[in-house]
Amino acid sequence: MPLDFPLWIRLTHVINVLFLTLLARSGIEILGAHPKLYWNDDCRPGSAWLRFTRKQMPSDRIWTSKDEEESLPSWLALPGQRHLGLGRHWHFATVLAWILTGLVYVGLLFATDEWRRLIPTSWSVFPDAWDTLLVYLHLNVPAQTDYNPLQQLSYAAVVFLLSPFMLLTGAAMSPAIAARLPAYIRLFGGRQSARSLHFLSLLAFAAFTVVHTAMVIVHDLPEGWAKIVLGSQYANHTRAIVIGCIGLAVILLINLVATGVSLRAPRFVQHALGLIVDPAQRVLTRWSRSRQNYPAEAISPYFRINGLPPVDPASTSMAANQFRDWRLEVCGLIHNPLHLSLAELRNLPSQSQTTKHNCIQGWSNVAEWTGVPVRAILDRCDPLPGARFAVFHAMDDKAETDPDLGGAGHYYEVIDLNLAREDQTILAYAMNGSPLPIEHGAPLRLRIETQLGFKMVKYLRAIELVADYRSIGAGQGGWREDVQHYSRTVGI
Ligand SMILES: Nc1nc2c(c(=O)[nH]1)N[C@H]1C(S)=C(S)[C@@H](COP(=O)(O)O)O[C@H]1N2
Ligand SMILES: [Mo]
Repeated sequence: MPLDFPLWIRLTHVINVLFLTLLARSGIEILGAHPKLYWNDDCRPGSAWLRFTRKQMPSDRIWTSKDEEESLPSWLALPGQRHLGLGRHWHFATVLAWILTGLVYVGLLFATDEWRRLIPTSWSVFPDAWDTLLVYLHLNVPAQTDYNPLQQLSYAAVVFLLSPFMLLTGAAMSPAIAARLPAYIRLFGGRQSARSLHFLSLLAFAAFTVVHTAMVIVHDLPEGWAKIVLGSQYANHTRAIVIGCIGLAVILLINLVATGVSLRAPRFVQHALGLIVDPAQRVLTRWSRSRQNYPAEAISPYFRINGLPPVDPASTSMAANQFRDWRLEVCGLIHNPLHLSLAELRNLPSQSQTTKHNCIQGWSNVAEWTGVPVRAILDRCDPLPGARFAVFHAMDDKAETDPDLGGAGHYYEVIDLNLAREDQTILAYAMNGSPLPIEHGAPLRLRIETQLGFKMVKYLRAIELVADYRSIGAGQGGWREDVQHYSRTVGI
């Protein structure tokens, strides 16, 4: 087979390079949100096998997973500077496009004869590849008219092994899949080892890219370049170099624009990429119901914290008094406003659930939670027909407890009433059989086991039923959506 490349191979090749740069950079942004990799699913502090941070967590005061986060430079991460919400948007939108490109490429590979380049048809490819390796190790370049066996094997491995493995380990990190098919996650040794394997696959991709580029240079730079850019080694080399460099410049430019727009107009990028990512997320999770039930042995010995307790005098004095003066206010579009004390809540029918908490930053922990189904509270307060959303207001003023994020106001999150009525949506006052510890949300916190961690408001003060959430805060449906550009669609 002549080594000429048809147009579709050349196009999918360059599009692939573009998407891989976006995927690698946004993936690094996500990794920066929890810059530690584990082989255990409990993410025990100190048990990371690899860390990308020098920060040591203090032992004399409480710290949160936000303290562990690293701000990465924007030339490396997309978009860098602690924009996890946007990094996730880029990663998920790009992976959809990457899968599409891959399907087109593999489809055409088999629709034409081109698969013969990549897929060895004889076992002799292994000994032949070994011989080729020896030639390289003697610092010679093997003579060839076609892909040599080593080349064939490595290209086939990248297309048919490494790329699918990247997708499979990516899927194994999805809390939505963990909640539906826990056995799938166990195939990879748990969510955290899937995360480690996903990172190692990135290194494999990077290593392949370096060697592949070096080989093209060593072998036949002008001819190889002319082949992959213009399709034939006999094409005009100058033209190939100019067009090829324009291609690389476009990839660079798209990266620059993606980064610049994300940093300058984060709300625009949150919404624009949300148009792709959020519906895809809904479709991909529709096939079965999320329901978690872990055995008691799975409970994590240490449960990370995110979001410090309120520090204002009114809240701290309530805490000092075991929350005897605290009331949960239920208000808004309802017939019966409620003011419930902790004792009253404890007297309502309760429910326990042992579930895995998934923080958007990347860590996860299992605990047992006990409390009152939100559904029971809704039945008691009797919502008006116009009520569509429940707003959970907290006591912690984030400007006081988390000033460096730059967000104003008290923590809050909004969910729609269907979500509020789900089986595993409860107001928890106990964790692992003991009263809820202050750092985990005392006196009362929301648990919505079908959502990512940030939706589960701690230090609850009030539940307000509303018709629309756009007039609340910055109008995005929650404090972290407002300030950190997280997606509102974080069903798991
Ligand atoms: N009031 C309040 N609730 C909050 C937060 C917060 O900052 N304030 N952080 C959220 C985030 S991002 C996570 S991951 C979980 C963490 O719960 P934990 O501290 O019990 O682990 O709480 C959520 N609820
Ligand atoms: Mo979180």
